[in-house]
Amino acid sequence: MAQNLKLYINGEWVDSSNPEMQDILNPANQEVIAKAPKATKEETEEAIKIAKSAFESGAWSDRTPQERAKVLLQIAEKMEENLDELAELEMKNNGKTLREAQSDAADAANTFRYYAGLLDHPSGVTYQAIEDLQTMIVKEPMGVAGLIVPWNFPLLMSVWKIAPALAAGNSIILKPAEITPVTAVKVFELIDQTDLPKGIAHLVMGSGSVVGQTIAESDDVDVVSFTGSTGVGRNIMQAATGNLKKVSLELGGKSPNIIFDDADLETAVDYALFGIFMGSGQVCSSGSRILVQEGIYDEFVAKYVEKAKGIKVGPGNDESSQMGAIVSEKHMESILEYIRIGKEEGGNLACGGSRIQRDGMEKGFFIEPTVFTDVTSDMKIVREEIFGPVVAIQKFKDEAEAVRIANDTEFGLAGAVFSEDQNKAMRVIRKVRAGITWVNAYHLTNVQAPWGGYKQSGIGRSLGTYGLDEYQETKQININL
Ligand code: TAP
Repeated sequence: MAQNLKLYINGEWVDSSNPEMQDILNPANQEVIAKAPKATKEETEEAIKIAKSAFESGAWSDRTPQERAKVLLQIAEKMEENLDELAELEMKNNGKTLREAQSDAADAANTFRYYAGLLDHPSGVTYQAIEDLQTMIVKEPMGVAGLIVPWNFPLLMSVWKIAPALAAGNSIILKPAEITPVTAVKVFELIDQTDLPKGIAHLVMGSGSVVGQTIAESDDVDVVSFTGSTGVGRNIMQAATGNLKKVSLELGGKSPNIIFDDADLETAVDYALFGIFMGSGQVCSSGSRILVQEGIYDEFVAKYVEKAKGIKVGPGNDESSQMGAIVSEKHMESILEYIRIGKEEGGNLACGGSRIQRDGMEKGFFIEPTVFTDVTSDMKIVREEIFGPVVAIQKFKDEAEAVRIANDTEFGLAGAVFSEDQNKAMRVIRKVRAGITWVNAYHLTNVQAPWGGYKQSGIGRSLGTYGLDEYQETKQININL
């Protein structure tokens, strides 16, 4: 029997008054692994009300940074004791490989450690403004933080928001994606075992249009932090206008990966594969557009396609799998539709393009690593975010053209340059209009570095000190000496 999940409100595990439950599937085989509640608008409002009054009580917000750090470290320790289970649950619910899920679980625990560490460093500024006036700049928590996360990194995206929001002294309401709530439940079970005061952290599962919308509209929510699609991000901004709450958005991307003639070919090919096929391409920062200079275009494409064909797709629990499942049937269909459109609009399908239903993948949602070559900037598969294992390779002549094509997009999340000429690489990467960039690498990052996008890829930054800022107010205190 699949476990019935519960909402976590005011420090208690409770059923929703809505009897309808959502089947939570393992996308590798469609096994029902849990049933999740679909909270109502009233239940979401109740959680927000409790979070607000817990914030105002000062039980958490008035604690010293060191006291808050102690609780964050307790959460980190609990997570570290349960890394295997967290990884296993993430793999089963999202469909990613166990290796990827293990890496996410370790990064999640580390995120709590990082923010605990940050709290141990005194921050703020003080200076003598004019002769008799001493000014202090201090940071304060905002109040209630609404945290809305997607399905592609259910654990890591939750923790990227929970850790800084709690570190700053806020109360939180977490809304996981409807189809991937399982690891969020585990995180709240662990939080429940720590000294975090009752009423500070709430987990409300349910649909975006009910739970998410209620959070975004509520006058009692002071900051909403959202990761997901650009379309929903736009809705959230509109919904937030009622009380002009602070909005932080991490949205989609269509990131360029620029490979110059003088790049180390093996390095460029391997990172360009990793750049799109990690997480089956369901990664906001994926390098889904590869731009290759004409001198090495044919050689690059030949090597790339050969290696892409060799990627072993399979269930996450098979150690030999290098690429896992697509998160849901609906999303798989949307990716297959893009592949159909790509062929129709004249892209050359160099490999992949189909669902895989053999070798133990009969019931799962698996798609072959798919490579389109000889694409042009006007094609839909080049302009729109597919969010799957589909990459488009395009040719360019020179530096100026590479930059022009790279920036010819409404997005600005990530980008990379491959060249052995460090000066050229730096010159070009500085011109790429994106928040997360690499030279001779892809996807490597760390908890200290700010994560977020330019243009329609979002507003604000996660992680690092920047991530803490998203959940803080800044106050000036002027002292008449
Ligand atoms: P969305 O459909 O945007 O969903 C994201 C979250 O928002 C889910 O929890 C969803 O709930 C909720 N939601 C849906 N409608 C809402 C509404 N009207 N008000 C408030 N919340 C609402 O995206 P997705 O399909 O989960 O994820 C894929 C997209 O997210 C891709 O475009 C990808 O690029 C982007 N993404 C970006 C990043 C970063 S870091 N930039 C990271 C991951 C994903 P339900 O699904 O439960 O209904």
